[in-house]
Amino acid sequence: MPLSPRPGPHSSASLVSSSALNGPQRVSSPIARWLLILGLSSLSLISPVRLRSWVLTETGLRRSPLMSAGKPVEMPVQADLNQDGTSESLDVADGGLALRSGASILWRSPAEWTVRQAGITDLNLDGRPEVSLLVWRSFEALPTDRLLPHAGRIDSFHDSRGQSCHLILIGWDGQGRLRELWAGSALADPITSFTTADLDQDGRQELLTLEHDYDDPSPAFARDLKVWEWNGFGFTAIAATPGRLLRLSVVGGIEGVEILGQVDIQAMAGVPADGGPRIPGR
Ligand SMILES: [Ca+2]
Ligand SMILES: [Ca+2]
Repeated sequence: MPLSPRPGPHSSASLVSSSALNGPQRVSSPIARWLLILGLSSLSLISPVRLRSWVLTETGLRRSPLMSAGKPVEMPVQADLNQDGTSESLDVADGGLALRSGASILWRSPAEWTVRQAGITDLNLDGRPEVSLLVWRSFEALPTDRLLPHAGRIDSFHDSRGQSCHLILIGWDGQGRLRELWAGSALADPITSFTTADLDQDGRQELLTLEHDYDDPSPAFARDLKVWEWNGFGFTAIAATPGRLLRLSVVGGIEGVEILGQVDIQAMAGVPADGGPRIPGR
C-alpha cells in the first residue's frame, strides 16, 4: 500500500489562539464577558505561545510567513505492514508498542525499551511502510569500540541513568515476520519528538526532529529543529535551526510544505532568538 501523509483530525489553527483566528466576537451577557476575559488572562499567564514557520530550501531552512490555513500533514497510524491486505495499527501505551492486526498482536516492543513515540513512515525509501519508533534504552557502546584502549566514539551519548535515545525502524522482512529493519546507535542529541513529510516535494520523506541534551533540566523544550534524509545506511542531517520549541507540526501552505514550531515565550527568556538557518557540520 502506498504510504502517503493524510490530513489529521485537527487543523493547524488549533495551535493559534482562537481569538487571533476568529476575529472579533460578540459576547452578549456580562457574565460571559467576564468568563472570556478571565479565560484569556489565564491563557496568557500559563501558556503564552507563538508559532514560527519554516520551509526547506536547497540552502537549508528558511523562515516563512505563517500560513494558518494549510492542511496538516501527519504520520499515519495504520498501514498494511505485512502485505496481507489488512491494515495493522499501532498501540503505544505504558512505554511499550504493540502492532495489532485485528485482535492479534503481530509484534511487541522488548520490555527493556521505553517507546516514547511511534508512527507509520517510509523513511528508508523502499516504497513499503514501516514503523518508526523513538526509543530509550540502556546505553551500549558501539561493538567496534569495545576493544579500544580509549573511550569509544559515542561514550557520552546517554543520560546520568545510563539511558540513551534511539530511532528504530520496524517492518516486514518479506519472510513471514516483522523485525528491526534498522536501529540507530545512541543519538548524540536525544529526540523529544519527530514527524515526517516530503518537505521538498521530491517524492521522498524527510525526517524532522526536535532535539535537546541528555539530562536537560527543561526536557519539554527542544534546543534544535533538524531535518534528516535517508542515505541508504542511516540518516544524514541536511538542515537545522536552533529554537526552544515545544512541538512541531507540518502543513501544506502557500509556499509549499511548511514546518510549524510552537515556541514558549517564557522559556525563551535569556535564550537567543532563532539564529537563522544553518547546515550542521556533522
Ligand atoms: Ca519503508
Ligand atoms: Ca523529500
